[in-house]
Amino acid sequence: MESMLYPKMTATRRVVSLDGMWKVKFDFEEEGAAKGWKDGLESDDLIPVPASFNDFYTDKKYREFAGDIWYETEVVIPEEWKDKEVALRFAAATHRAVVYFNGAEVASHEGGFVPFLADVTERVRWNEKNRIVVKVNNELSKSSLPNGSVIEIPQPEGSDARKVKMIRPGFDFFNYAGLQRPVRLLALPKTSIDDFTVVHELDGEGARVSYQVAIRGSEKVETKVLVYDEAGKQVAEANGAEGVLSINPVRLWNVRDAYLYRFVIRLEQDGQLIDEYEEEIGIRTIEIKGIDILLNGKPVYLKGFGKHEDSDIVGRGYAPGVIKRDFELMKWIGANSFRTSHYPYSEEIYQMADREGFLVIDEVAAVGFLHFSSMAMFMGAGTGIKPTSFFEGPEIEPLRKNHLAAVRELIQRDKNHACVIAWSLFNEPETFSEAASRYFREIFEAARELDPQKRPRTFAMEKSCSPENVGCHQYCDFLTMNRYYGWYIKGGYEIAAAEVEFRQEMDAWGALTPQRPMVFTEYGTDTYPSEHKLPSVMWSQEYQVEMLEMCSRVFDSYEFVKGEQIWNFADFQTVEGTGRVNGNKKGVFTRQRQPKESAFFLKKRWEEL
Ligand code: GCB
Repeated sequence: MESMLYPKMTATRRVVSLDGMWKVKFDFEEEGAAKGWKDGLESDDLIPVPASFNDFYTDKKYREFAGDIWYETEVVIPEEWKDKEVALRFAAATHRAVVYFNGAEVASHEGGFVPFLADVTERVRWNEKNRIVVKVNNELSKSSLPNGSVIEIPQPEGSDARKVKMIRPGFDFFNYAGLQRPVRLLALPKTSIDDFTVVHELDGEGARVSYQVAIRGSEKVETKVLVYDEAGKQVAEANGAEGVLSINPVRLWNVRDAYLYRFVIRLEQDGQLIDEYEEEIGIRTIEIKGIDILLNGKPVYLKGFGKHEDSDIVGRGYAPGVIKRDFELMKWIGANSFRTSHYPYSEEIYQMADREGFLVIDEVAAVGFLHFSSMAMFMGAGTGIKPTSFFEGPEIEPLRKNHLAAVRELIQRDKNHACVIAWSLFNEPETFSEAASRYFREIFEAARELDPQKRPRTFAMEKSCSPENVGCHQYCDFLTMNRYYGWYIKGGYEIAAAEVEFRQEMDAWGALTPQRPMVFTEYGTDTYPSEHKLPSVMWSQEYQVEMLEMCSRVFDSYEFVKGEQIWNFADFQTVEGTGRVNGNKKGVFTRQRQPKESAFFLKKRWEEL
């Protein structure tokens, strides 16, 4: 069972939430497998699901834990489901998991940001308690997405800790992990809708929607697709597992002016309903033409943020209140877009973006694919300091496999969302080696082939990817740039020099042919919310505004610039270190989602743009 459809109750489907307090046990001694923890955990420790496990405890050994975290819960499954397929659905388990059901291994999954199913149909004990144990692992390696490593820290003599592992992320956000998204129990018909795909085409006042329904199971069924508008009026109907729906006139989905049709898919046998599923779908087209990004044939300019799923206490855990607050702030400030830096976000965020008309650059967790010989990761990125080659060595083959799987799963999950207008296939990778170029070609081709809507593809480029370095950026349908002029490059009093250098680089990009649209996916300054200073200094709120003024001037001077997504929406947690004051402070909002001075600058600019 591999369906990625979002779990929904319908006439034929049952969904039960397994969220709540689960038993948990951290495998400090690496003994869980040998001691049979899959059959049940001896532990009094309870932990909420969904949430990152890291920020609940008062002892660092939990927050920084590297290894296997075992979770357990129980569920009674009713006999009335006997003729159904029964599955567990994990919206994500970070970064990998093995699932045991009544002691038997029923699923495993690599990659911490997309859903997977565990089919338990054959193992259910009806009307009794069934035990679910999940072994989650949060370690990073050179073949994992995201990329990083695990080191062992030597302990002083006499210490009782035998072996202490520590995670070294190859990226600038905290390696939050665990069962971070909802877990559900599903009961589906034996013959069911496994997948559903739509592709839109404008046709005068109307639209043609080509659709495909994938069916699982052996029974012969007839497929029906019905489309309803927001008032509940039926506007189209088609029969067959694939076909074309004509909606005329159509109300298109537009930026900050969303309209969603309800697509109902029915499988029937002699007039009897076998399965039913529905999805809200926005009808729109997206393409790149010359230096323009065209939504429904009209140019759009992206205004918004690189974000993180990150908040107090629950870390990267699904937090619907935070999602709501973030959308309200993005609307208030006049944004129209964001990038899911640096991993696929919770499904509910895309549903909200569909509903609110936000444009999303959807990023796979390919981050940390760049190494610097001497400096800390975040001091190297963005400075133009030459990184060392990355795409060589024995770990690249498993990395390539994981990356291709992650792209396939991301596209399968998100392909019908109107809000998703592009795929970002890497963040700040190494781009100068020949090995990089080969690797890129394959990933870019896979994305093109897998996406039924053929959305534009890109990757967020670090400073060492320059106009002269044509190893990789030629694969992009549009360019996305991460640039820290005025921060890592010539910050403070030197900001005028930063502007000069910035313009030189822009002139060089402008001279490339053919020209493509360019979107800034990162620019920013760390800003401590308590610091004010006149005249400004770096880290003060005044300086963040000055940097924004400088960057805005540059963006406005080049007509191929088609968007600005500042880094970051809000302050977020990172590892500890001399370059970070309890996290990255480049937020326009604090981690508690209150505005810094720069928020008012951006609101004015974006409302007028
Ligand atoms: C970058 C990275 C981002 C960091 C940011 C920074 O280039 O893409 O993950 O957080 O710089 O603030 O240094």
